[in-house]
Amino acid sequence: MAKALNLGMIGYGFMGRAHTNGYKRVADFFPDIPFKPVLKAACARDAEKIKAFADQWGYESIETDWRKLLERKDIDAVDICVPNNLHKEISIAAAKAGKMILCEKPLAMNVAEGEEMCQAVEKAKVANTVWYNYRRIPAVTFAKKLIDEGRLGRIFHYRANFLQDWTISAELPQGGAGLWRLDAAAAGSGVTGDLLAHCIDTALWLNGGIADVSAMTEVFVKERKHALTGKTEKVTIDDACSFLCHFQNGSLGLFESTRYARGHKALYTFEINGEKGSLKWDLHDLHRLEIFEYSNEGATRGWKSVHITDGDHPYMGKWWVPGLAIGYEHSFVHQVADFLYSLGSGEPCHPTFRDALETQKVCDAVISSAKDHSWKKV
Ligand code: 4PW
Repeated sequence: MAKALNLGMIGYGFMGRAHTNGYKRVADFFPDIPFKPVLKAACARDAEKIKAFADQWGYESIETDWRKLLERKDIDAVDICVPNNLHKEISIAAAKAGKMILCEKPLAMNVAEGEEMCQAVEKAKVANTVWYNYRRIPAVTFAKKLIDEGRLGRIFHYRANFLQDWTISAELPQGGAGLWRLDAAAAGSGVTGDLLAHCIDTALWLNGGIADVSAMTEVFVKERKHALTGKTEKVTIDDACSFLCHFQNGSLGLFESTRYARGHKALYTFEINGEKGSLKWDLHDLHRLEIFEYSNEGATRGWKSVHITDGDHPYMGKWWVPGLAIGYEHSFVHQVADFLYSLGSGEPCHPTFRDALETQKVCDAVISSAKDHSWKKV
């Protein structure tokens, strides 16, 4: 019989919904989890909005001050789904209050903040994880298995893109609800922390550490009206970012992200080329893993397009019958399941805060390299 895990959700935006969906679905599809999430409280400053969110998603109560939430004895774990500039303060206070923490990505505004957060959770010995959800898309998890089995051999190249187009209009304001991602004071960085951080997390997981980077960033719309001040203000986030890197295993990396790729809404792709084979993946066709293996000799040697939906593919045995698809939202269900299993086993749930700090180090090096146009060690 699963024990209750009482959750306090801080925030109610896009990620608040994605994570809550994970908590609600997990026990139905992962009946062997040792803990079952209970939606105890949802918290945000705006009482009306958080009440509406709590009613819609089934939270038992609301709070309008996260400090009050942390004081509550009936809360075991908090989920931090607020803008990046609040991650540090809430995480450190939550760790001191002995709460487990599930924190939205990126971990922090910068490495210094992230380091403090790591120390806080490690000192308090509280379970912690960061929501880099793309690791838990079955085809991506399966790619990890193939790489770890040595099926690609020595890796030469790692290429990743995350392309969007939602900020092309100069009329779009920055700041405030839904638009804080455009405001450096709330987000820390632009596409680097918001989109490339996902690509970097996956890359570190699949291909190991990054040694150094050389980056360029661009701000295409230089000024935008600020939704909070009402004034037109300079835009200081990066609208686009590309970088080259050396991985510690000797392979070369090429990463690109932008919110100005007209026609692309959320195109996350990666390709990995090794001595024995290559892999390709595309979020728009998320079950498909394209695999080339040089050992497949003969005239039909070529790329295979494998649909990762069999019962023995990662996570898929928990869902429908082979061949039937799941989607983006299931990556969050998987992360919740893995977090709950980790509580049962006592093992960390990766990426932990400490793992996510490695991604933060790459992001900081990328931003710093773009500033002075030089290679930076990570
Ligand atoms: O974390 C990212 C978001 O901020 C997401 O994975 C995709 O890009 C969807 O929205 C943004």
